[in-house]
Amino acid sequence: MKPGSVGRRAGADPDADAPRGEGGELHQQAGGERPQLTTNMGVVIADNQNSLTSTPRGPTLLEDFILREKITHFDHERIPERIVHARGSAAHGFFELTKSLKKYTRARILTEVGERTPVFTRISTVAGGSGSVDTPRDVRGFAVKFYTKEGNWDLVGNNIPVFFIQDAMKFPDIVHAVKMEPDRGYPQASAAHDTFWDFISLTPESMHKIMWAMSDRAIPRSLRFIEGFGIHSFRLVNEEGKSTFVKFHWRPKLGVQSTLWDEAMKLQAADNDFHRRDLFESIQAGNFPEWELGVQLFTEEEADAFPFDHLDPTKIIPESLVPLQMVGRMVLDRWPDNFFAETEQVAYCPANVVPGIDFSNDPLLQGRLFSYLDTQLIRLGGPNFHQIPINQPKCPFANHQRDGHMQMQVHKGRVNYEPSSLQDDSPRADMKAGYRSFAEQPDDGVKGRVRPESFADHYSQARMFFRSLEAPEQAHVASALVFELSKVETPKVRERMVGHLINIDQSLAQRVADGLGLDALPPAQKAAMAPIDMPAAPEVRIIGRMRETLKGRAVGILIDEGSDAAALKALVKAAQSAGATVKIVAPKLGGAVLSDGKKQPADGQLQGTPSVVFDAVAVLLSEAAGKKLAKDSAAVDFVAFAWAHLKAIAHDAGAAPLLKAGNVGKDAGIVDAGDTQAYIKAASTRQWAREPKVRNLA
Ligand code: HDE
Repeated sequence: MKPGSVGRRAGADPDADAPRGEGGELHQQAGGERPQLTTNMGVVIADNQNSLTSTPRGPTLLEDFILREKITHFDHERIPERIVHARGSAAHGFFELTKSLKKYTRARILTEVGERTPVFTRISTVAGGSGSVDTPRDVRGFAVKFYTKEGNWDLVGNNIPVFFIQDAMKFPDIVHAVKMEPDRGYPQASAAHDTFWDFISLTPESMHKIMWAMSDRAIPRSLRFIEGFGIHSFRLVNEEGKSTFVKFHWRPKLGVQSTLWDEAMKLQAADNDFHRRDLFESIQAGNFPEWELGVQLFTEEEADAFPFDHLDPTKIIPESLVPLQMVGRMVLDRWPDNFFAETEQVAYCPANVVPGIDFSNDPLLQGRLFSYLDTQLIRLGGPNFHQIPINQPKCPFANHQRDGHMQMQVHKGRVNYEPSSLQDDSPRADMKAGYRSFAEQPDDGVKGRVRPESFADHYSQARMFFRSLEAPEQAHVASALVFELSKVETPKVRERMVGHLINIDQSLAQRVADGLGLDALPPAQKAAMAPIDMPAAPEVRIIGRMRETLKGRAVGILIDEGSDAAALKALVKAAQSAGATVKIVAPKLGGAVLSDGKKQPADGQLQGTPSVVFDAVAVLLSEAAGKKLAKDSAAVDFVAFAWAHLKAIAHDAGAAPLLKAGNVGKDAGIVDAGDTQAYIKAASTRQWAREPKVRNLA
């Protein structure tokens, strides 16, 4: 078009059948189904493709209120991400009580068997930013908002039952230490760097948590396979005002399952959203993630007899001391409609409790009671964030708090104070139904900044944890320590850490020292209190408690032109009946023509669907395809990594050259594709016995 000429602008034809956006139903086109596109003021927009310019090739006019409104809103689309737990995924669901705790609490959610309470549960990593990967070695946040009839109760926990520090005063320090280093801006979502280990090696109270964080607990297979823990002791308070201490636990119905470290690292490249996708897809498929709620209940007198202080959040209460009772279940059955409105804007707070649930004096919990509300004020922009739909209680709520940024309620009447006599419907406190704090008798200490003597044992439970693990799990802890400390550039930090390990377990220290290539063991770190030997706690293991099942797991079957149609059908049927999700992988997404002449579409293209995303694989190939794929690195990696990651592999004769190229050996997990029964058995677990053949662990 010539300069200055008048005519049609480049860009999409506004009259064409192009998407016009979803939203308000106020402006229905006469006779049309689709709503009209409008500005936020409700003015119908005629052209959503072109800015208003002085001439077709001239400058854009400031007058273009439609452009300015659209861009301004876009510029403000992000809110500050959470300083910790920025990366998370969430779902709606319900909680159902199966056993009444009426003897211990007046909280209706824990007394009414069979009553369903809506929940919104967000599971997160801690260290990475909101766009970081799902599978780093990290603790997982496990936050549940119960919308009870008596107000919102938030149980904001982790997938590991202890924490790094004993006092809230240290939280900003540990978070600064683990996040990317401030001068260089890396590493993202990883504890494997100097500042983290510098802090940890100077903080002996963190040793128990470090054992958990270096274990396979910190590299979960999916969010459906993790446990959850409230960590702190809380109180249950009954109608008579009597208090019982409680620890909350979530147990996944599918059991606990983790990845291997090598697998987790490869997953970071294969699928950034591995856990989010799994949660989304399982809910879409109707395989609703489910957890049981367990409680450990104990009295003050019982607590006094424990060989540790239960107010110290670096300690668990072994189940041999206080058994776990299952009292309810949580099912997540609905993905959020909008990620930002719900998952991003949800505001959890451990101070959100209901009558009958109260706090303990755990100094970490006490600090948290302040922090969460405070952080929402900056993150969500003001004091009315409780009015955002995801944060609103589902029971009535009314008080005299007024105005403020983004006030959504239109309060009526003259009375916004209490006491008052001008308005009969003005809300009043209710002594009987209302929240009453437990009348605790303070102990006779003096005011001061003092760490209790009873918090001084930093190593006994770390030792108990390590010694309770099965041999492969112990090897993973040792190897994880070697991996992490090998990323630490400062020798004295590495040595200081090994000095702590000596206090935990001499053999562990030796293995890590060997793995790091230290010439000799450094001196042990001075312990504030000599560790004691505690009985083994089998509940901390994963091996043995992992369910042998294909439920919640995925099987990937690699096919190509001419693959055996009958064998494929039989394998798919067997895996699906055992509860697995089955995906077909092929060199082309369009699939391949099978031996019966029919085309089988693929769910994933080989290059982009490596075996790390599956729990077990199968390879069904014609003789020609087997030879061809033996020269294809993606196919070779597919089988080589399945072997290295201790997965079951079913194969037919045609796949033999590919297995050979991938150096796949022989064991109980390498199964003839015709023997579906043997394959399902092998696929329902990991081949732990194979590990020494494929990896030199510390
Ligand atoms: Fe948190 N933590 N935390 N934390 N935490 C936050 O609150 C804090 C701690 C946990 O999915 C923040 O809304 C302090 C222990 C979860 O939105 C912040 C201390 C446990 C989530 C905060 C702790 C947790 C958070 C950041 C030490 C396990 C994510 C954003 C005293 C029992 C919730 C936000 C979600 C989030 C503070 C320690 C769990 C800054 C000061 C221990 C699951 O307020």
